[in-house]
Amino acid sequence: MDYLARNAPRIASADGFLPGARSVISLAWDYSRPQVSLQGGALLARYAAGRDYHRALGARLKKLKATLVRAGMSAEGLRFGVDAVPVLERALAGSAGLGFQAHSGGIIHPKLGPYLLLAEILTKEELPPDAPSPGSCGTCRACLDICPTGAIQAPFEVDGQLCLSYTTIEHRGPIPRELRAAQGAWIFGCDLCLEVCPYTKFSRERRQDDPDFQIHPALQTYSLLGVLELTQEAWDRDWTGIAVRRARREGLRRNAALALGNLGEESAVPALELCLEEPDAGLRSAAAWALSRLGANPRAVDAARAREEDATLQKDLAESLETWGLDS
Ligand code: B12
Repeated sequence: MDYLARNAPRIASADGFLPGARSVISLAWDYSRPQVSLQGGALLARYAAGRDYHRALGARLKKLKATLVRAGMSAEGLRFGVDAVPVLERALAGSAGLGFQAHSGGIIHPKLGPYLLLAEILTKEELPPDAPSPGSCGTCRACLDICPTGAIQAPFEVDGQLCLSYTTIEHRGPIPRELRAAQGAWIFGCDLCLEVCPYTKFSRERRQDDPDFQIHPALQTYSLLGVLELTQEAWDRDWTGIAVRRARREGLRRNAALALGNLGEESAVPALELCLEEPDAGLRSAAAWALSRLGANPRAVDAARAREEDATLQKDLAESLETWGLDS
């Protein structure tokens, strides 16, 4: 996520995204839904279950922009964004009254709950500001206590590199050993800090009839083992138009290997052994770790260690052998 540091000076002011910006219309999309899982028990963050939200929200923002232009706003003075834009979406949404900043770092609407995706339209026009939202987390520590990697180190303070949303989606290569067991059954993002939030009592499935919200067919048809065995052809055919693509095929397979190990899925042993010969280092390392956790035949991992040319990975495989059947 180097782009955040590179764009820091631009991010600090909305002016960097739209020179001359005077106002921001902040928007939130409530994506509340029940937990999303694959056959075999793997879990995915809810926001990624339907049509890729960049596209789904992008299409809505286009329509809204057209409506604003029809209402008399200048098209040149308008710019919209969702997520991958150099603006402080949470700070803007908080100031616009869409919710309060929660201990987990996100914006929670006091009457809708925490499952909100943010977007914004920047304009050069001067609009009357809304009041910031009421509400707060009070003394609640539920999200800090549940976070399996300790990523929420203090209220409002998230160490992004420890967050499963970072390790399973953004991070390339082997996942740090100390975070592998903590990943549990998650294969794309993590919702634990949102799931335990008391404000989820306001979360309702409000978009059931929205086609963009329907669970993507890949998530309905693939098992966890199927994800581990995902070929390039199947990835390009079945996993399109879904935010899960951000993890890339190798990353998703790596995550699936760890989840299979964590779930104690012994039927995955032959497929995990085959992964020891894959070109992706993250996948090789995850497969060896999962085999070790399953306490399966160590010879395959020992052979993989012996032929490994990457010194760091060789050490990693050796550590999996040392902790055979013990890693937790
Ligand atoms: C990088 C990033 C991540 C990283 C790091 C997150 C982190 N906590 O540091 C990773 C990959 C780990 C991540 C994880 C998740 N993310 Co994220 N992420 C982003 C992204 C792209 C940039 C955020 C960033 O670092 N900006 C730069 C820093 C300097 O600014 P900042 O973090 O926003 O916060 C500063 C200021 O804004 C200010 N501030 C923050 N809030 C408020 C509120 C008020 C009122 C004020 C005055 C100030 C203020 O204080 C902060 C510190 O200086 C944003 C999209 C965006 N463009 O903002 C989405 C975004 C924050 N993520 C989002 C989501 C949904 C998630 C996940 C829930 C996804 C999941 N289920 O797996 C998790 C949540 C993990 C967690 N508890 O934080 C949503 C949050 C929606 C919401 N309701 O708040 C966003 C806004 C994307 C979107 N368009 O909806 N994310």
